[in-house]
Amino acid sequence: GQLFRLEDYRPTDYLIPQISLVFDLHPERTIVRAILSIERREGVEASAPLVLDGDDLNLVALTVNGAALGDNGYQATPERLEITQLPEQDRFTVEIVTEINPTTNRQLMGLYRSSGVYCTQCEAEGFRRITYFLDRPDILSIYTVRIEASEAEAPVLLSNGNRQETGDLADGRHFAVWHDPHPKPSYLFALVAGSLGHISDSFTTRSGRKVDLAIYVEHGKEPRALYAMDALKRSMKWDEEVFGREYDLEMFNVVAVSDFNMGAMENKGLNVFNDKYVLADAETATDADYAGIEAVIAHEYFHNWTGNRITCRDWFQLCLKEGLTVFRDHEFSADQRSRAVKRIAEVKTLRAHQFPEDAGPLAHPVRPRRYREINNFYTATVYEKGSEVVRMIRTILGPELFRKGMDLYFERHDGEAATIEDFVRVFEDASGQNLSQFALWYEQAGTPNLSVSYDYDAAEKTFAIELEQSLKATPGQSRKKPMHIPIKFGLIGSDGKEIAPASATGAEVAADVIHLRQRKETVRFTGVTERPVPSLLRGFSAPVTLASELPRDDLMFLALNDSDPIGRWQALTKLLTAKLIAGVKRVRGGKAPVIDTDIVGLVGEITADERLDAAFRALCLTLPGESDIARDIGNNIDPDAVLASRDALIKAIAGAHARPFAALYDALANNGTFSPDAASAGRRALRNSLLDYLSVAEGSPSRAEAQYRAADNMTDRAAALSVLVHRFGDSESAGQALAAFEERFGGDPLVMDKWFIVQATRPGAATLDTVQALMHHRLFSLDNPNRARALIGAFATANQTGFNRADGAAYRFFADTILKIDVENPQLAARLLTALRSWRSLEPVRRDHARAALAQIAGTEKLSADVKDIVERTLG
Ligand code: HT7
Ligand code: ZN
Repeated sequence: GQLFRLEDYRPTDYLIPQISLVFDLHPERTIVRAILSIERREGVEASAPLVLDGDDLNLVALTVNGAALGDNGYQATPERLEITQLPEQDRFTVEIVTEINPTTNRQLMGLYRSSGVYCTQCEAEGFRRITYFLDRPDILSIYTVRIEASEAEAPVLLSNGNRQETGDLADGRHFAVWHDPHPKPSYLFALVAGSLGHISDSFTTRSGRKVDLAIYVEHGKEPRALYAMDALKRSMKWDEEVFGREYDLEMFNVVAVSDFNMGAMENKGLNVFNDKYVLADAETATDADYAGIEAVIAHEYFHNWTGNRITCRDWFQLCLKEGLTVFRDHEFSADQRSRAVKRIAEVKTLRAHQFPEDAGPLAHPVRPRRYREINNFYTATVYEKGSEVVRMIRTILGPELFRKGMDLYFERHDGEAATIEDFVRVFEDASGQNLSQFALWYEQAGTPNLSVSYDYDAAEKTFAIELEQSLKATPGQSRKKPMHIPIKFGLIGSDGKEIAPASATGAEVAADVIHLRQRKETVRFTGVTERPVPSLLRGFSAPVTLASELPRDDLMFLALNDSDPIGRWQALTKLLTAKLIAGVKRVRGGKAPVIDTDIVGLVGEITADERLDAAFRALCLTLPGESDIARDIGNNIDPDAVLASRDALIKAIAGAHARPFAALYDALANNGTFSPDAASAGRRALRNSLLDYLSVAEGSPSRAEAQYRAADNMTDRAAALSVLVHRFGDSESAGQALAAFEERFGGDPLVMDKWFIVQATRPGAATLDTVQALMHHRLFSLDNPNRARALIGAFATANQTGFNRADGAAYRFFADTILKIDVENPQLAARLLTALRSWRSLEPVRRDHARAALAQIAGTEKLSADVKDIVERTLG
């Protein structure tokens, strides 16, 4: 693939202020007529050719200002249309007719069919698979779209904007015309046509405009869209209240489709969703599913301002819309649920997905400067770390100046295709602060490490914190500059109360934030009358790792006393991780892990503390996962030893607290009807975490079997099934539960994904056989992204011992499977392949097997550009 470089950005010679599209829909032969009004930019010669992007296109007809061109007036290939014979006038019209085949389009980019429904996906470069165009985000056009289709096949005809006209045509066909008054880039174009059911509602904006809302789903699934509708209305209200942003069209439509490469897509006025992020009811969705729907509905809706009204100048600026919109959806969910619990979940996700990306061969800056395949840059770094960067701006400026900066951003850049420089400048202008050092967060890849040491001088009553930041080399960046790291902190006295020091010298301290700017700095607090316990990085104020020389007793103290729940959780996680890593060492030395009564007691104490949120207690009770432990070990990893160490600690905790855990399990039993609210979900999370411990303590599947039978909601049912399959996989109870689940949900592929996942993630080498057998299940298809992710994705990313089998058999199977998927859907194949990104941190035997599997992929002829890019960077 071609290498694209940020510094090569050039504006186009031509603009396309308006486009009119006519779709004559047909399953195999759809005709697309595009009429582009073209404007030559000032100063551009009339001899400058108009070069339009295409991908797999078939040109049927072409005219300029209504006249056909001679053979040397243009050149067309499936990838490009170059028009050289152009009028002298600066404004003219180009009409292009293409023919495309939605049925054979299995890449799910451009116009394709999903269960008989026509739908489009244009981000990032899918529009060029529909018609020739300047398919880049800085070309903004006003769209008018006419859709014609068989009324029997496609009674519903949707596109962006407002519906202007509908009517009947001959031969059982009908049409609809849509007009979107807001100029938009081509990646936000969408069309949906098919036979779908829907629910409708309305929202009145704060200035009194009524917006018609509809969610389209497969017939019969309408009741399952009610939660998404509720989340949509809450999102609309929240964006008015918190960011002052109102919706700007007469209608807003959401469509759920069952074949989709990502979570959802923010097309203007017509969001298209993976059905996983729309459909939910108590019977079929877990609490995590509900939370995911709420977050994704909000995310796509929030893009209307951060992404659509203000879009990106080029794809290097992807985090401009994605990082900011993730930040906005995180804040929304925090306001709808428990803020602390939400924040801990975010930190867990960041550590689980973004930290390994930043530490491996695929590391890249939040704003990359190079790419070969843009689809491979929809990453945890761009999204999640991008959001953390926005959060740090708010921490540095404070909430008022942050809001002032956001207001300025909307005021200054509405209707534009903007850059990260534009974004940072609004906060500089709003606050008067210079953020040039801070902006390194967009440029430098890798997770900074903070190394911290402390010194208390009792005679002088001073407390010193010495901070040193370091950042390892990443691909293409060997030397790094020191960053501006905002560190929220507190000093805690022996009574558990905050100590307020008299003054601070050294690094800048403003309120509860230390601003580290040099490589190494010391903060000296005066008037500190007793040795405090420092709590650093409260609220996880910067996406860094923290190596602090805090004694164990201080961590125990923080885990119980920090007023910041994130601080408590971080201290507990540190203690548990250290214990688990020590256990791994012992297991590898042929010894049993040493059990530590302090820590076992601490976990019991937090679990029993009724003053704490149940969801928070559930988070504390859930030990760091195998991949968390592996990441913190860093190299020479033996996943079997990691599992053994983790299981030993679970067993110890379970054994020590079996009685109180059982009492709590009973006390938390659900009475009353199911509600997906955060408090109820928290109680279920805690109870289900207890179920796992109790089943281990009891050494029997009975409790899980009983819960499975009694469950009146999917959260409890899925949790019981997971304990049965993962802890007692060979038992009759596990087999019966799996059969019962299949019997009950076998008609619903989306729900059956849970059944595939639970089996694919059963620890141990034998799971490979199960996965291979499940590939032949009647509901399984490698073509459907949700199915492929449920079986292959879950196996590769959430089954450390199964996927990393010592004999390398799972890697070989994985490589073969990736190659099969790549033939149909390169984007999906490339994304799944990132599961191997941390292969270098494995112990040597596994590392060699993993390398061989990667080399097998790399050596295959006819790889897609997507997979080629990932495999080459992964091998380094
Ligand atoms: N902006 C959307 C990204 C997306 C996407 C990108 C590439 C290929 C397919 C895709 N589907 C959706 C989703 C979002 O971040 O909101
Ligand atoms: Zn997004």
